[in-house]
Amino acid sequence: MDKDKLLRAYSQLKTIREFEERLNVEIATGEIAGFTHLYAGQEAVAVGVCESLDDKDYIVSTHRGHGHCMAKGGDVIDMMKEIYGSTEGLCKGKGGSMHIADFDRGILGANGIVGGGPPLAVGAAIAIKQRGDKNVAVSFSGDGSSNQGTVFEAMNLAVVLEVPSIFVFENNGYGEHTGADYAVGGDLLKRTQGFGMPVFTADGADFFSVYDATQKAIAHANAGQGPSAIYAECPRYFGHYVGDPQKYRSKDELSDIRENQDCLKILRAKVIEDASLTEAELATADEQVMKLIDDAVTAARAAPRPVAADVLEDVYINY
Ligand SMILES: Cc1ncc(C[n+]2csc(CCOP(=O)(O)OP(=O)(O)O)c2C)c(N)n1
Ligand SMILES: [Mg+2]
Repeated sequence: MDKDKLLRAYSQLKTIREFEERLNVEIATGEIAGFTHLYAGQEAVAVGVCESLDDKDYIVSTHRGHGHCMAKGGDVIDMMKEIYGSTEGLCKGKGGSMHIADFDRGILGANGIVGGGPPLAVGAAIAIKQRGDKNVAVSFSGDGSSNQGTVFEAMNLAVVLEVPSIFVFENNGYGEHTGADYAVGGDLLKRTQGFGMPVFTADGADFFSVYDATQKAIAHANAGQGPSAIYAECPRYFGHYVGDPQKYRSKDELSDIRENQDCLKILRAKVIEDASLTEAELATADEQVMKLIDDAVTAARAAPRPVAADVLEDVYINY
């Protein structure tokens, strides 16, 4: 991987981390309405997958979707404005945290319906196949989502129709406040294989591992072999939603994942060890990210809010 690409990947990881850390603080001011689920800890999955995609590839995200959308090219300032509910936001403030979309970037939307994403991604994959394009449609799903019937149906249809979908499963150990070890029956990985597609396993705290798995999944789709899945275990740094007191997790668990499963630390250690990036280059990237996040919050606070009549616009669309 060349230097530019490595620096971009690092900056993306850092941008998502700082966006989420800052939101966790800003939400306490009461300026942001609605429910917010933070993606911090899982950044290597979004960035590792989206680094191999372009605007013609599709993603469908989840309720924990900020990271996927930023990794796929969603504008950071416009996303912050969206979360603040401004009319200048990516969806004019009508999507908010859980329904950000940007069709120009192939972002078919975050999704408040757990398990709602994979059927949409399979629809997009059918369109890709019909058009004869060499693109992929990626759905992100959590361990909790993996239990939904919609996800099973989507996987089955993708295998039957041999469409270029990639089902990414992010096992962050919890669905809301319930452990995946309790709520996921059997073995998520083997269950997915049972539908008749290959599953590429990745370390969800390691950008390079997810990147490699994604390359395999894309090669599989481009060879006309249909769908595949990526299975990644990754840590969830915050609670299920901002404000979750997390009484079901020990302090040791939280400090341990920050210490030993931090995708930023892991990437930094690798690129410094093999001398592909310097401490100075990483520090410059950090500074740029911190400024971008500051600018985004300042812009979002100042950006206009909707007026009552705006609620009647964008209700229907014309094809
Ligand atoms: C169809 C549906 N059922 C239940 C919910 C409530 N809900 C929101 S998030 C969530 C847990 C999802 O867990 P997981 O898929 O592991 O994603 P994570 O929150 O860990 O990212 C549930 C049950 C919902 N939004 N939609
Ligand atoms: Mg989960």
